[in-house]
Amino acid sequence: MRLSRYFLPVLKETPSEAQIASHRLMLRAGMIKQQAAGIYSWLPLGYKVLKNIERIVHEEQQRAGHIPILMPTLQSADLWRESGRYDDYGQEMLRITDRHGRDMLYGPTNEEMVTDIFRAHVGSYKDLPLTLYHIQWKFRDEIRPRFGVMRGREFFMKDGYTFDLTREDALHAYNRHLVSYLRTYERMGLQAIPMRADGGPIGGDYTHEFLVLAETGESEVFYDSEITDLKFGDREIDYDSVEACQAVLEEFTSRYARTDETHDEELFNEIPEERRRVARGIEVGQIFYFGTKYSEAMGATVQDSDGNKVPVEMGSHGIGVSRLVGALIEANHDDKGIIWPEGVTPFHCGIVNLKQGDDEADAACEALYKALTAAGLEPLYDDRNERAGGKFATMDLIGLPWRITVGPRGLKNGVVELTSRRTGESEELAFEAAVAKVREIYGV
Ligand code: 5CA
Repeated sequence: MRLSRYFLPVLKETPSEAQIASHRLMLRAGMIKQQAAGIYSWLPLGYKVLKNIERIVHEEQQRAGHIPILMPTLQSADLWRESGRYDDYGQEMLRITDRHGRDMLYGPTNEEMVTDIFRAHVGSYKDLPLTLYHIQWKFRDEIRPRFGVMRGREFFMKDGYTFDLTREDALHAYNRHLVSYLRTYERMGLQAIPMRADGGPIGGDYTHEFLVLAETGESEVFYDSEITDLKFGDREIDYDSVEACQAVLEEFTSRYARTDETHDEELFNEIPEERRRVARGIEVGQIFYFGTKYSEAMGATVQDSDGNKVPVEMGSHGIGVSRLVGALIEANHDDKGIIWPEGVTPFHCGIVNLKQGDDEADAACEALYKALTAAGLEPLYDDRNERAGGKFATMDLIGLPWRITVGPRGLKNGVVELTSRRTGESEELAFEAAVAKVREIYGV
């Protein structure tokens, strides 16, 4: 993309309404525009990051054997009356009446709808296990939407639903989700720690939240510092293996890590004092096992091998896709702007032309742009006729992990400059070497 033709409405001033870094930077970098309290338009740069996160979530879900579907945002109130949650959900539910006077709602989650799909089409244990998921907009009329996309009213969520014959199988599905979430967050360059939590309006007494440690997080968390040393890494996991998934769950949940909802001071005090941590975290996902809560209420049964009809065992598993954009920035920024991890960056690298209009510099930038594009990468070429300082400031603000700077002086010596946004370190490289290095970084 050439910046002169792109839509990147960066702001010079720091917006006064934004209280935390990620919200400020998303507004300043022209990623989002607020349309109403807690409701945002995603402008091109923000939309690209959102889509990158969505893509990683899809890939990792499907790697774990989960099946994508798409359910609507609007739901019939009758389904929620069956589960009893139409009344229970309270004021967070946006209720709508259509022209025929029928009660509808904008879905805050989809347990009822997916249970309805299940009961309409599945009747035998032979069709299990089954996991259906979708990535769809949700609406929760939060009393205090704040921190930009972090606590929105409309937000983008991956929600997956597991169906199994037995409690044992349902717990394997739970463990499988825990493993696949660890992998998903790490691919984005994030450490998200599973912590024992509370079921809230979804229900169930077995649930973990995934938290990214950050001072601006809304949750208070208590944990054993050893847990931050755990890495999932690039291990290959057989998601069908009950033992393998159970082993990962045990590895990642055996140390104390809880949100304030389930915190137990006595257990916490059993950790050696120097390892006790009280901190704040951003909840980027949550997994729930709730058994037959919805299937019993809604008559979603399967026939077991003896021919008995039993309510299907269920769990639901969410990832805050739009919240992750904010969480990633909270975890990756400095005073100049955002620093995207390579896994989610909106463009792979920036090209800054120090002297637009200089034949040689223009030609070198064009050639770089072509070479990187031909390799399957997406560079952002700042081809505007602006001062170098302004171009650098924009690149630093929008946070592309790598920048190639091209100027007449370097070209005389046959070199361009490759700079890491994270370390600030630069190296002078011949044109071909710079292209090769960026390709190597992204593995293309
Ligand atoms: N049905 C279950 C799991 S599929 C569910 O709704 N879980 S949840 O309530 O925990 O939401 C899943 C994730 O969505 C949360 O972990 C959080 O990351 C994100 N989320 C929840 N509320 C908001 C909000 N108001 N704004 C942005 N993200 C949110």
